[in-house]
Amino acid sequence: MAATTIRLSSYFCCLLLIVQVHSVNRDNFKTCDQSGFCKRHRSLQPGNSPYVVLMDSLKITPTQISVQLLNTKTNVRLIVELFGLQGNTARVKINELEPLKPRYEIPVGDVLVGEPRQQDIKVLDKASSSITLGLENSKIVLTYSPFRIDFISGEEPLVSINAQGLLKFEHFRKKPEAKPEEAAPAEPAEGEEKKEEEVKKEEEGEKKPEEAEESGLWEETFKSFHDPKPNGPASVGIDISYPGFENVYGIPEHAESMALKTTKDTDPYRLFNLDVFEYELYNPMALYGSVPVMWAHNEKSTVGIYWNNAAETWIDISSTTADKNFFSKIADLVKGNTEMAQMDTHWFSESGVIDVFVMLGPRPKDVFKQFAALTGSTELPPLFAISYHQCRWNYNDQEDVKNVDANMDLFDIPFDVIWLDIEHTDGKRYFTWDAHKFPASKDMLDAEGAKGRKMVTIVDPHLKRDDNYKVYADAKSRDLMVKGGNGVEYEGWCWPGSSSWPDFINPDVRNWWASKFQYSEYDGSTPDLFIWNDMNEPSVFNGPEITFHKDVLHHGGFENRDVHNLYGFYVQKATAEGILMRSNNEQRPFVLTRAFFAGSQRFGAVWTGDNMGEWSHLKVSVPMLLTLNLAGITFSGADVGGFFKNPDSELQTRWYQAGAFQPFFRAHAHIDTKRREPYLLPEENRKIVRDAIRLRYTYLPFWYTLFYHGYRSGETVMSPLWVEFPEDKSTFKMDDEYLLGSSLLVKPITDQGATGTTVYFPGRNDVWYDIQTHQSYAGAQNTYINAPLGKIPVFQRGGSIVPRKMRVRRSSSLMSSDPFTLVICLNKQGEAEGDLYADDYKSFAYRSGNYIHREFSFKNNILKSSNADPNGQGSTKEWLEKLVIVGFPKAASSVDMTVDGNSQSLYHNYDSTTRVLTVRKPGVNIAKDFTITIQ
Ligand code: NBV
Repeated sequence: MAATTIRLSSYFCCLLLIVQVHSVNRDNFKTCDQSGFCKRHRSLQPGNSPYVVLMDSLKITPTQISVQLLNTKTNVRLIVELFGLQGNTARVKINELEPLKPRYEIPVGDVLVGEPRQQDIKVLDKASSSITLGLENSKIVLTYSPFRIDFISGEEPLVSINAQGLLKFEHFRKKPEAKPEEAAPAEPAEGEEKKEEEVKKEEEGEKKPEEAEESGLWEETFKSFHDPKPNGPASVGIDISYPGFENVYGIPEHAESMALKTTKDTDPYRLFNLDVFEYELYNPMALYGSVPVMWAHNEKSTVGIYWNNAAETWIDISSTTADKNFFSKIADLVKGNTEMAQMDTHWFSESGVIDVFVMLGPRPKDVFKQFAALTGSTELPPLFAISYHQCRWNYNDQEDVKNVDANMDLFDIPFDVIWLDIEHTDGKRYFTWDAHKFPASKDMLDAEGAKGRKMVTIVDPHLKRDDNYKVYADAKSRDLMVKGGNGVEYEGWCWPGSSSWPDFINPDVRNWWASKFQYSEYDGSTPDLFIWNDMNEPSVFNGPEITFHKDVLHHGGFENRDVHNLYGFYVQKATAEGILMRSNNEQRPFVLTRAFFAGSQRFGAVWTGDNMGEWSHLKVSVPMLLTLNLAGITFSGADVGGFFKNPDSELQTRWYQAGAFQPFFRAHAHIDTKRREPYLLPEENRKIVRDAIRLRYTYLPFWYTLFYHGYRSGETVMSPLWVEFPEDKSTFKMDDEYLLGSSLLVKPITDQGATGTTVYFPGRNDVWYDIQTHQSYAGAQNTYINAPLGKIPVFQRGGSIVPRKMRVRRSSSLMSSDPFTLVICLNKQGEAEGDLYADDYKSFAYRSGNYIHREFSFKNNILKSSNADPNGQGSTKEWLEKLVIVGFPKAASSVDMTVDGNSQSLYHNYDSTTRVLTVRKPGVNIAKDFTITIQ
């Protein structure tokens, strides 16, 4: 890998620091071996559980059962609560019965959108060894000894909790007094009995400090960083298996394939939000965000779990075979001798409680709905946000912005948003402008606004410790910053030099932050300005693993250790609330974030951080975005072109082609890269890139409808093929092609020099049409597709109707009244269906019925448009300009449209080589009911 030079400008007092980097500096980040709790959990052996169920404690209510567990080694009791939830979901919570102080639980309403709605669970059977409960179509079996919980649907076991007995719950205990003369017993390995008096002494806090330190219980050191761990060991972990499954997915963010790998020969997958400079591909290292959700999928079922814990978490994965003996006992199942595959996973977090939601599907779209019922769906973005974004670190000044804007117009390349990175500020003081470079930001914003365009500025969460910086001074005077372990305002290094961080865990701090986006507070901002939150893991240049010290103190006395993975989530949440508030809750906000957690989809978009301008990074963007989609974060994208390095024009071209068919479409580049706005490409590439961006604009009505569906249902926008073809085993590991909704199949070219690719067309009865040539391809086979540089392999599914707008203008808002074209691709029966959602594309008026949702069906050569949703009462100027009917067998003799009882003939023509019938100028307002009959 060629060396890359990065300049950390203005970092360390204007010193130009040149760093030669080849790839990630692994030394900066902990391995499992360097993390005490990871080592402790990983070394547990199956079948050695010290926990027994205390039968007398069993309590049953209509929606919940609870029972106590005793740790026979420590005599500490846990309480297990099992809840039935609406939507074929269950929840298993395990906490200490009597913790010394409350353990951190994420406040309801933040990640979970509300208190999950409970559902009756019926006791089906109460035996001496187990209790069987019924929840909707599923059964839950709680076995007492050894303690485990199994979830079964029909005759299929789906999920087992603690089947291996890896439950480990480190109870809060008193910090031992330093009594060096007294010997204290070391923590025995699991399975090894502790003597009663040892347990007693330990309960009383008597432990030899040196030995405790050795096992990483009471303090830990990583490089030069000392973690005093004032609360001692507090980690929690348990195993979760998926009998009958060979593939598991999810747990972003890792630069990894979509189907997760076993971790036998690597570290576990790590979830700990970190700023990983020049991240490596295909390994389990943590990245910027964490969504602890995992799906298992096979031909029959899709199930999954959400691990509701914000602390550092590791997940081991292995594949094995299911314990048929056990399952045949509890559910009369597993017939014959064939082995049943099983995926075993082992989850452990540094603190908090065990809070597992089990989502029982049974189909892919059911689990997405179940997860959305818990953590929310992606908010409907404003249209500009799903259009093309032009970004760079940095557009230098107003003149530069003006030139980029003018050149994009000159070369006929549409864009909606131009972005300003950290250099636009007055010395990295966010919410300010560099007065020399941006003396008249409002004029600049207005000039963009006049073309229907927007701007985004970066607002990072670190505040320069400068008493003359009003945001910092205000936060300081109100005492809003996170504190170090010593209780004093935490100080660390970031872009502005010495910095402090508002405590976003505190709701009052979030309200304060939100108020900073008021026009009166954020000087030079206008309604056309939106926000980008970077460095919100948070990134702390001189902190351990480039982030906060673990003992940093937050609201409620909790440590960063407890809440770490939520910090960035709350930064984006507070920012989105600020943008919402400044418009009196009328306009939809747009906020891009780098760090995220489960539920971040409610506050805006996510991007995959600092990738590289290399082919391998273009390739990995597809599985990374698929995984984000599976985790609910559907509005996501990767820096087009790659952030670091100088991609050649072929790579840039292929990246634009891929990005044009990914949900968040933004080009971005590092400050030290060569300028690479699309119009700077050589002519051939420039034309191709322009066409790709314009193609995106023609599909905006389709994207918008797709996001509307996602908002309503929690479904993925960019989906693995198995979401639509759940029984097709050949798709289970496929992560180089994907679907947009159920209608478009995309196989981006991600190899240098490639002039074609083999596309798998799913669906035994399906037919797919090339969106450019209209050539058809039969389903359930691999076909080689020529794809010279100008070609994007994208195919529309026979049987679908896709709305487009073919009059591309400079920005999406200039197209908002333009007419639609319906592309009707016929299936083998000569039928198709689809829909279109439209509203004002920017406000919340749709929530009071101001939208239209049309349903189209093509059958017996009649296209019918009807209202898909009686709640949609909106009107629009948009009208229907054209029908393109693909796969139509013959020329038509007449085409007639009927609206409001009146008929009129329409102009049409047929291309017999491509089998496309085009119907021109129906001219009907798209909100109207109509039929178009072809004879
Ligand atoms: O703000 C500068 C960059 C930004 O362009 C990038 O997109 C972020 O991911 N930022 C990281 C900080 C510096 C990275 C080397």
